[in-house]
Amino acid sequence: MNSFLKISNIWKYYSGRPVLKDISFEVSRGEYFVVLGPTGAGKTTLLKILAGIVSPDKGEIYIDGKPMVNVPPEERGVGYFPQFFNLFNHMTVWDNVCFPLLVKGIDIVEAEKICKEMLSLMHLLDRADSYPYELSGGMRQRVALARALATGAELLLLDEPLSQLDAKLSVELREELKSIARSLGRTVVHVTNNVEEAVELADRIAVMNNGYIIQVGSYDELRRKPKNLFVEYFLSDVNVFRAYVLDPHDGLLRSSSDVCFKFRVKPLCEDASSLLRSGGEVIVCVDSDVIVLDPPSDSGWNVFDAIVEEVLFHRGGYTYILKTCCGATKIMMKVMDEMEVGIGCKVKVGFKTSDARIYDVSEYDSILYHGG
Ligand code: DCP
Ligand code: MG
Repeated sequence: MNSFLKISNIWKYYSGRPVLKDISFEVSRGEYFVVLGPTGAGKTTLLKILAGIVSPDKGEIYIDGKPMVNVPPEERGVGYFPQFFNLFNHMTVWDNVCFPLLVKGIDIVEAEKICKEMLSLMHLLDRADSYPYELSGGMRQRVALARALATGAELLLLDEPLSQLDAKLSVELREELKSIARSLGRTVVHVTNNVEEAVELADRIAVMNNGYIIQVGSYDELRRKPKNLFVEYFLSDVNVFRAYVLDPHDGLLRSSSDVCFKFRVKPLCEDASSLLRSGGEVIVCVDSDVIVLDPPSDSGWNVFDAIVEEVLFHRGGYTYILKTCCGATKIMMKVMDEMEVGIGCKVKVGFKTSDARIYDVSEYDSILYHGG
């Protein structure tokens, strides 16, 4: 890999507690790299270490092949957008973007040219004379973004840059941010807890939890081969069933919390098969978009009667929350088009035995506790 940013074996402790644990990854030149994780995962700490604001306790950072750990922030050649950014309140939008360029020694003609370009990209030119307190939260966020882009730094470190925008603007800016980064030839490390944002922006995603980078890959790779239950659970709307093994040969399981909810699984690999031990407990994941209405009644399928409890509309389709008639297990079914069954209707639904993925029960804790 032609890596532009390389970080190896970074550790960081706060009050004796590790918050970054042996973090290593590489980002290639021009890549849009997204670090995705729940609150408290350590994302901001990681970005501050890359920006040079916080020192790691162990580990190395290289930008364009040069070691960075002892280099001060202003000499690292990075544009940093902090999660809790500050604007200069006594300066106009224009000066907020232009002033740091002048401080860096860029001549005024060039600085004004860059400033105009960045404010235009962020749709802020008509507010150039406004003061920060005259702007909405979303506009202030865009000023801070324009300022980070204006630095001209090849490496951009963006900590939740779209979090204060309303949903529509956030979606619009996502697309623009990626094309701006691409057209300006920037390498980006973008931190977020928003899966949709990560999927739309990222060339590759690093999934982070509890101080660890758990897996790095394209969204497709992460979805096809999630390294553990956490990655699977965090990235997609998945049904998670905790279940006892009744018959390992037949793959017959019974829900741990609902004695009436029994189903079969057909493990697709040796590792998954070996988790099926008689009397043992496992975690089973079934994607919400592989649950189907009126499934065939053959041995390759699990079939249940259920009642529609809730119908949720979202970008890209509908999610039906179903409650099995035999017990009280909830099943989430995601479909593209609205179905002709409303709340309270009885339906037959099911999933293929081979669509169930099996995890060790010890992984359950990782999806209950998100660090915080
Ligand atoms: N932490 C700490 N002392 C600090 C900063 C952080 O003890 N000065 C702890 C709080 C968290 C962990 O470190 O347990 C990671 O904090 P981060 O702010 O790095 O976490 P995120 O950025 O991932 O969280 P969020 O999504 O809420 O911004
Ligand atoms: Mg943070």
